[in-house]
Amino acid sequence: MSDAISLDELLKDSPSNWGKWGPDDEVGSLNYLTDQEVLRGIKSVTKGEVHTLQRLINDPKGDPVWPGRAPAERTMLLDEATWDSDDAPQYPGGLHYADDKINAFLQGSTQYDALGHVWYGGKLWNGYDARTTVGGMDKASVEPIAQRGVVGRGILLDMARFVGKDAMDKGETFTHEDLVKCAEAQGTTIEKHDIIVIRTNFIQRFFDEGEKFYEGFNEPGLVYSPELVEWFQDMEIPNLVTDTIANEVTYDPNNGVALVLHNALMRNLGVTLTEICDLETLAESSAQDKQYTFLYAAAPLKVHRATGSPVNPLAIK
Ligand code: UVW
Repeated sequence: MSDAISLDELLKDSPSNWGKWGPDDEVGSLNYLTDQEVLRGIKSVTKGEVHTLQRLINDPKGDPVWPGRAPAERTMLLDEATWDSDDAPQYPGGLHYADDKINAFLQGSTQYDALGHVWYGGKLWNGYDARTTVGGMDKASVEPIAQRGVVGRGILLDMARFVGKDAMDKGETFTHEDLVKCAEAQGTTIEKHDIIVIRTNFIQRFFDEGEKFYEGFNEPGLVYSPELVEWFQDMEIPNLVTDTIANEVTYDPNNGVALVLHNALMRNLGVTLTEICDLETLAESSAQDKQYTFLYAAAPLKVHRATGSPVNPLAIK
């Protein structure tokens, strides 16, 4: 055990939305995304331009994953060679077909975290007992998020461009105030209930550096402060989307604690987290036409009792 302060102690006065949407809630701040918010998002559609935000699974250049996880393995089960064999299945009319399967971490590609994916002090989102995770997520799994879907106004905050870098550096941090300044520099304003989409382009370093990328692994991103948590709470942000593996600076430089915002925002406020997005074509387009807002639409896969699920979010401008 490290001698870093515990999350219990660090976040003892941090705001909480437990109970706000009832004792059985499993989608948290997605409750802010009402029908009116869907219509507000649609107002950002001006050109009919569609960007898919999922990273390729089994990218020939490699799949960036959280240390300890492995990229998906895809196995070919049936292909034309299958029908060379005398034992091959025979279908009337001469049908041949291809089949494959993947063996994948549900958190090993562009993904939604279930609200119960992380916790401290024995309690998950909404106060559910951490023992409900044993053998599968009985509470706050990804399934209710998948059933509901996530649609609203998205806003791209191109932090890499804002700080004048091709890709942000290991351990580099920024605050909610920097997000506001970035939005201003882009000529736009972060509004209440916006789905916040942050580009760091840090994953470019994975493709440039290979395995060296994991040495002293510490992603750049938002860093915890009580003011930042209050800002998310006041702005009623439903969803934080980033192009990094874990949405925030991995180790808080002020206290050494890992993934503080997963807990302060997701476990306590119910803010959903979307990770490992590919924001490059969206960022390029936004830099050209100066339109940084869009209709954001995403639905993770409906996987029973799962901690998260792959997703291919859409940004429609
Ligand atoms: C962890 O929470 C460890 O990882 P992630 O949220 O990036 O899946």
